[in-house]
Amino acid sequence: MTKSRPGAVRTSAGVVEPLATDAVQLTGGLLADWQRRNRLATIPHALTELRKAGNLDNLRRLLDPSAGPYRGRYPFLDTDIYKTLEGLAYELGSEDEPTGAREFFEEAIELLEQVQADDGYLNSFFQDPESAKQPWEDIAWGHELYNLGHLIQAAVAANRQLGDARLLTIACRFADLVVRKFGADGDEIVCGHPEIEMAMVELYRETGTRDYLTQAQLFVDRRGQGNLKHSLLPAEYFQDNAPFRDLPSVTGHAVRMAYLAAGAADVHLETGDTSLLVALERLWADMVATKLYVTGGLGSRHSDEAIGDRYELPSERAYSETCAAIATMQWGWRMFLATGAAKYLDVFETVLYNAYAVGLSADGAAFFYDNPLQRRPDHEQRSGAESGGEPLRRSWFGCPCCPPNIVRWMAQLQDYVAAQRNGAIYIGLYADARIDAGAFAVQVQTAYPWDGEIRITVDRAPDDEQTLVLRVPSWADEAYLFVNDVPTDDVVEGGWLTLSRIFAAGDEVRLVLRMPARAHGSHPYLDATRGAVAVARGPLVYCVEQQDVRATIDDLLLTPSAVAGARAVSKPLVDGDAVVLEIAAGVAAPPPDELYPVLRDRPALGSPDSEVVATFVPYFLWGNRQAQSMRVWLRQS
Ligand code: FUB
Ligand code: ZN
Repeated sequence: MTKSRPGAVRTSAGVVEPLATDAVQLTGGLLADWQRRNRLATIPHALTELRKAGNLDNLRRLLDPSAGPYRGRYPFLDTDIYKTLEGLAYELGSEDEPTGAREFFEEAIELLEQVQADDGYLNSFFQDPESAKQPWEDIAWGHELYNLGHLIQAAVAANRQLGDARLLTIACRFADLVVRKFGADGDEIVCGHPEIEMAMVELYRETGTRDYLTQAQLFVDRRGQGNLKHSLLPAEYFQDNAPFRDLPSVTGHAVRMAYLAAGAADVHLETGDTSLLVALERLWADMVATKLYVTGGLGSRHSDEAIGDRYELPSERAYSETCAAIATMQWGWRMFLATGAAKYLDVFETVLYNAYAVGLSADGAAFFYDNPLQRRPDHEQRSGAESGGEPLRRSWFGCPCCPPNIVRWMAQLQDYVAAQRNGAIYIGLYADARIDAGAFAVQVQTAYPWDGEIRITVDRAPDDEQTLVLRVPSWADEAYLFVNDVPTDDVVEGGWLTLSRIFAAGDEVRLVLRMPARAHGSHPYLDATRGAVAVARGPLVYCVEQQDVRATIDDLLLTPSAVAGARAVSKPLVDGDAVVLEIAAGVAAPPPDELYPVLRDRPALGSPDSEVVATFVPYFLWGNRQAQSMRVWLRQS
């Protein structure tokens, strides 16, 4: 069976090629549960919130100005519609199609068709006759091309997943305007918020119109030429402080940085420009070595939503925006396509199960915008993004970029599970799934990420040799492979186990990744968590919440061996079963009152006064019960 609907990224230009979206079906387990929750809870919730917040009304009032003033503060509120439409494109027509989805989809498209200007321009904020600003007047802050980027991604998804070209027509008209205005002979601008770059490349992939690729390339190449003028924010915020290839490190606003890098990776994929790949590999390596949280989160500062300096990774003030997590995965996926290297998927997976997943509540209807790694008992700032609101996740935001980003990302998770290279199937993420790559089709069964055993049954195989390539995550010190219960002597190379055989239907490949709990320390320059211990098991980072321990969590003391001896127990937690870790922790005596005691000798790390069994829960599930204190990093004894 030939699979036909390309996923979010369609390229055959890399080392590895994505599979079509309908070639991979998530059939069970955590990722499928997330997708179901997206359909049943998050999407209906998002549609209600979007209607309540007036996003569609902002378009509607362009047809009928008596409908009231522009709703919201920002010029990018159309993107929340676009991100939602992108998610809906995957879900319309599904067995459990989200309630209200079709109506919203039709209504939004009809409005967009009606309000698009004759020259193709489209933005409800700037088209507003009462707007204080004219189109293109404020390139640094106006977000007009960021808006177009999300429109294009929604349009491509609708065309690919539904065969519905209406949004694509709208997007192409706007994109053509941009090519005319800002192409090789046009104004040499770049948008203050990258996003347009990867979208324009995808539009090229979808339509074959090379101008779109050239435009994306121009936007990458023009950065760092001092194009952006903004009185309040520094050039770094916009990644305009240096040409992309010369950026010393990932810098500035986290989401902007990672979207830009993902777009540059797309440009590299289609043009073969190796100078871009060299820069991207360097920036990625530097980010992983110095700027990512243990959860995979990116962005250390609330101020300017910025990435921050190397090793500046405070726990309680981590920004780690949910959108930055999605952007990091988009970048990582393209790096994998470009190079075939497993290390990009290692980071992708860490981000997915931790920095990203924590952004959504277990019931699918509340969101973190910023994702701290510690919450103190007397925490006062209720949300890093906005004042007021609940102490934990919120149902929506005045700047609601993250929730609809989650909607679209959940809907397209299957696009990131597997890939192919010269007919070989690469499995990068483990989940219950059917993977159908044409003549060769397999089924994956696993309880991953709760358990490290993965069974892959061959459904269909041709008579000649086929290759299955399985990622062995970097955390897996021990990996065992069996074919029809016979151990193989294949060795892990660069994070991959490659199995070339003549397979027959019914053959079973079993990969066993040992998954003990492990203790992580941090680099000595990382002052915020130096000497502390974080707990992980498989791809999941764990944390401790106050309600699960009969001692103050600030007094808990861990040793690496206590972590290694953790008891992994599957039990009901919040909204289903989860593996929690029971760890014998020391409890320090209450500390002295002095904030800065005089040191007479080398201070002891802390010795336990007593012991307690502390239950650690997956970080992504924290904050789903009563608001209490939480820690990822604990003291070491
Ligand atoms: O500026 C648009 C979006 O709003 C950014 O990506 C988020 O960080 C938030 O600032
Ligand atoms: Zn966001």
